[in-house]
Amino acid sequence: MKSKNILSAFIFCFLFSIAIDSCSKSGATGGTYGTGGTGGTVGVGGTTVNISGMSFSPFSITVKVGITVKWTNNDNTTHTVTSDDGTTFNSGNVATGGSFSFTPTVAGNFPYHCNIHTGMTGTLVVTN
Ligand SMILES: [Cu+2]
Repeated sequence: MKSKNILSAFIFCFLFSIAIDSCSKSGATGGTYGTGGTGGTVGVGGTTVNISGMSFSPFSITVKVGITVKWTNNDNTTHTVTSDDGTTFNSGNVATGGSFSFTPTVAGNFPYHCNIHTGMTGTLVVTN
């Protein structure tokens, strides 16, 4: 009898977690990994990068040329979004709650970092 209760509790938790999971994926903001957001048909990783916990999430994002990527600073400190080549894009300081958008015009791999916290890195991959 006791093991049956444990089993049903487990099943309940399992189903509940699936429900929570699907809710978060269909959220109004489009999600970090979904196909929502402004781009629609984009590559892997959607079109938005979340800055929080001193990191860029997802670490790598892939979009086609002409698709705007938006970084939003949800961290409690100022960050920048700066391409390692120093010329392709540079947000300048993005305060908490602020955002930066960039629309790539050429394909390529663009590793980037935060100028303030140089250990914070990410990669923008642009495809044709
Ligand atoms: Cu930073």
